[in-house]
This record gives sequence, C-alpha cells and structure tokens, in this order.
Amino acid sequence: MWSRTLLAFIVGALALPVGAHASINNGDFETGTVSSWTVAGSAAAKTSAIGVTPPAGTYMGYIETTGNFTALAPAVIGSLGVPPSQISAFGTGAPTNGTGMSQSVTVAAGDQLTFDWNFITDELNESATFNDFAFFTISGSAYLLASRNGSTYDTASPPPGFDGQTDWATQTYTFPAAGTYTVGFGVFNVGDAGHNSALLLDSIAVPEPATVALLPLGVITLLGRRRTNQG
Ligand SMILES: [Ca+2]
Ligand SMILES: [Ca+2]
Ligand SMILES: [Ca+2]
Repeated sequence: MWSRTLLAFIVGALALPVGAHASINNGDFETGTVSSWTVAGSAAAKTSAIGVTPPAGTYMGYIETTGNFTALAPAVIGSLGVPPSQISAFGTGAPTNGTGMSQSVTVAAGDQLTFDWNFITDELNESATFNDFAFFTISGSAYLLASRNGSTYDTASPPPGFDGQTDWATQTYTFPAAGTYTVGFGVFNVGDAGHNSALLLDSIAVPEPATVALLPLGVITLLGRRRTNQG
C-alpha cells in the first residue's frame, strides 16, 4: 500500500511539467560551432589553441572586432535589437565594427541567466582613444561587460595577438517577468577598425527552476514519514 503510494508519488513528480521554460541552445559551444546563434559579424567556437582555456568542456564561444568577416556597427546593433544610443554610451566614441550573437529564450519570472565571459584585447598598448568594449543584451537593454579603459587586465601571458585579458568571470541576470527574451552578446572596435578585441563566452544557460530541484526533498520527507508510521 505504502510502496504503491510512494511509487505513484515518485512517478508523478518525475512527470511534472517544467512549465513554459526553454533552455539556451548550444550555450556551451560543445557542438564545436555557433549553431543555434544568430550572428552578425565574425563568430566561432574556439579551443584552448587560442591561448585561453575554456572554463567548461573543449570549446568556448568567440566573437571579435577585427577581420574580414566582422560587420559594421549599425548592422550588429540592429541584429541585437537595442537602441544605438545605449551602445554608443559604452565606448566614449562611436563604435565602428565588430560582432553580435543572439538567440531567444522563453523563461518564467525569476529565472536566471548565467554565463562565463572573458574579454581579450590588443588595444592595451595603443591610444586610449581606441576604447574597444564588450557587452550583453536582454531584449531592448544593453549592459557593459568590459572596456579597454574601464577594466583591469591580466597581462601575464596574453593569448597570441592580444595584449591581455580580463580573465574569466561569471555574470548573472534575473528575468523580472515571464516571457520570451532575446539574449545577445556584442563586441566593438572604437575609433578605428584595427587592433582586435574579442569576447570569449561559455556555459550560457538558464538553469531549471528551483521547484524541480526541491522535488527529491519531497520524496525524502515521505520516506521519513513512512518509517515513523511503521515504528
Ligand atoms: Ca564549453
Ligand atoms: Ca597591442
Ligand atoms: Ca580595436
């Protein structure tokens, strides 16, 4: 009797719908590509061969400011769907070219986006005029992650072609309301189109809601009651 009830409870718990919740696709880049992401500019999945070790797995995302496949700022900003004024405020000068990468995700109120990022730049021994920067976007809003002039850098063993890196950091964002949001990332040259800067990304995710994690506690509680009743 009890065991059947318990079994029914466990099966029921496992079958509980997660709700209107979708995860980020290919947020760990372990496909070895940037599939599932909408790209404006130059993006790729990279390995530790570039001189920076990804925080998880073999691959990390890479978007850059300089090179033949980058895009002009208006195209990148348009792709990310944010007001240009928000972006120009980050760089103390007009952004020229770079890359944006985005995808949409459906979340519940209170869900949290988390990701690991590292900004690497070749601008550190150039004029401060060239204030390259990186940011993330949530639908119509942009948030600065790092800039040439506004961040501190580890210059001990820079990846080839760059002067330094911020090193990996974890960023979070809590969605205030349920809905479908565009999650985006961008990186821009400022002042000219030379001297590369790149934003490295990994483990971009919206973890499962906390209610799912609590379910095993319910099972443990029920087991505890069962023992009490028998004793
Ligand atoms: Ca990875
Ligand atoms: Ca340099
Ligand atoms: Ca630059």
